[in-house]
Amino acid sequence: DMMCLDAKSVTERACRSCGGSGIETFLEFGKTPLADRLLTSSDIGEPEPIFPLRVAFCKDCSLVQITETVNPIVLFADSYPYYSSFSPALLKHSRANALDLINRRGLGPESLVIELASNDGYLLKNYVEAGMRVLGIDPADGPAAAAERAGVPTRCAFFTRDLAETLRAQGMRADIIHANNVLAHVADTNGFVAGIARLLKDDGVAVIEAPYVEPLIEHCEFDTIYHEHLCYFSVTALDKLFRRHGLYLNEVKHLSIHGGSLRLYVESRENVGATVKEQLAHEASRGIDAIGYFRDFSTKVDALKRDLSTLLRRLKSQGATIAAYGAAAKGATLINTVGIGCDLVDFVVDRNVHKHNKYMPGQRLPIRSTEALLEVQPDYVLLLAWNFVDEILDQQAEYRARGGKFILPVPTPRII
Ligand code: JHZ
Repeated sequence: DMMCLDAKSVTERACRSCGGSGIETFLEFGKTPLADRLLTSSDIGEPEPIFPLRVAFCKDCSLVQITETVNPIVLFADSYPYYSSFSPALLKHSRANALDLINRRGLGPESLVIELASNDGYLLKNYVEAGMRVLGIDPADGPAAAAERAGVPTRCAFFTRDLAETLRAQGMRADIIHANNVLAHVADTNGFVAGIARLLKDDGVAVIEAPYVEPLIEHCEFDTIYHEHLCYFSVTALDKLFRRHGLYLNEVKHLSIHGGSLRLYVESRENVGATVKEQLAHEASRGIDAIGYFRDFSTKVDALKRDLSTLLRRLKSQGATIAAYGAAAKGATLINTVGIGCDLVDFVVDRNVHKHNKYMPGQRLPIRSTEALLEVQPDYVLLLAWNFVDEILDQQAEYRARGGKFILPVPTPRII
C-alpha cells in the first residue's frame, strides 16, 4: 500500500517487504497510543490519538511486521524525545563499532561515513574525531540540532531513495553507511534499502543494527512492539530483502544491546560468510521461518501481563510505594498493555532532560529526574528500561543500599 501522507495511519494488506498477500496476524494489542508521544501538561485534557497495534507474519518472506503504518511525520519529525547520548553503555558500544571499522576497513581522511538516523551524533562524532568526512541524516529536528552542536554535519530529513539519488548526483558515495535502529522504523522498507544500494561505494559496506526477532520471542520482550517498529527482523527475512536490491548480507554479529540485536554487514558484492550461513540454518532448524514458531507467543504475552499486574497489585495492597525507571518507548507499551496507571506507579524517572515534566502516553504517569528516587525512596522501582539493567543498577547503588528494590518485567516479572 502507498502511504498517504495526509492520513494519520494506513492499514497494510500486503507484506512490507515482498508485497505478498499471505500475512497472518499472531498478536493483537487493540489500539494503543504512540510510544514516544509524551504529553505536556497542556495535552492532559485532550484526547490522545490511538492506533491499532497488531503483529503479523509473512508466509512468503518470513518477515514479522505490524500491520498499521502511522504517518512518519507524526512519529518522528515533531518533538521526538529520544536522544541516544543519554546512555553511556550505548556510547561505548557505538565508539567500539566505529574504531573497529576504521581499523578493519583502513579508513582515512578521504573516507566518507554516512549515518541514516544519526540522532544526536552519538556515533558519527567518533569519525569526526578521527578526521573522516561524515554526513548525518535524521528527520528529528531536536536531535539533529544537537548533532550539529556536537560538530556532526547533519541533514534534517528522512532518508529515501530520492535523497540517495540527490546525494549521489552531488558526487557523494559512502565507504560506510551506518543505519542503527532505523530499518525497522521506515515505512518504505524497499525504498530505504534501494537508497542504501545507490549511496554505497562499490567496495563500501552498510553496517546496520536492528533488534533480532528471536530474543523478542524467546524472552517475551513484547514491550519492544510499538508503532515506530514496523518490522521485527530475522536473518531469513533480511537476506531476502537485501537481495531484492542487489545487496548481500555477508556477515552478521549478535549484540546484547536492546534485548538482543543483530549487526549486519551488507555489501554489493556477494561474499556470504559462515556467520550468515549458520544463522540461516539455525533459523530454519528453529522454525523461525514459519508461522508455527509465533503461534503461542500471544499466550505467553498474556501470562506475563497477568503476572506483572498481579505482582504490582499485591505489593500495592501491602502498602508499598512504587515508581518506574526509564520513560522509554517500550515502557509506554508495557504500561498501556498491562494497564499500569497512577493507582500503581507514582512517577517515572529518566535521565533525559527532554522528557522531564512530561507524562507517559496513555497512562499519563509523570516523568521526573532520577534524583527523585533518592528524594522519595519508593519501596520498588519497575524497570521499564530493562535493556540497560546492569548500567542502571550500578548507577542506583545508593537507592538499593537504602533498601530500595527493582522489579524486572521481562522475561518473567521478578524482584531484584
Ligand atoms: P531505550 C528507543 O526506544 C527509541 P526506547 C527507538 N524507537 C528505538 O528503536 C530504540 O530506542 C532503539 C533512559 N535512561 O534507549 C533513557 C536513563 O534514564 O531503551 C531513555 O529514555 N538512565 C528509536 O525509548 C530510556 O531510559 C540510564 O542510565 O525503548 C531508555 O530507552 C539509561 C541507560 C537510560 O529505548
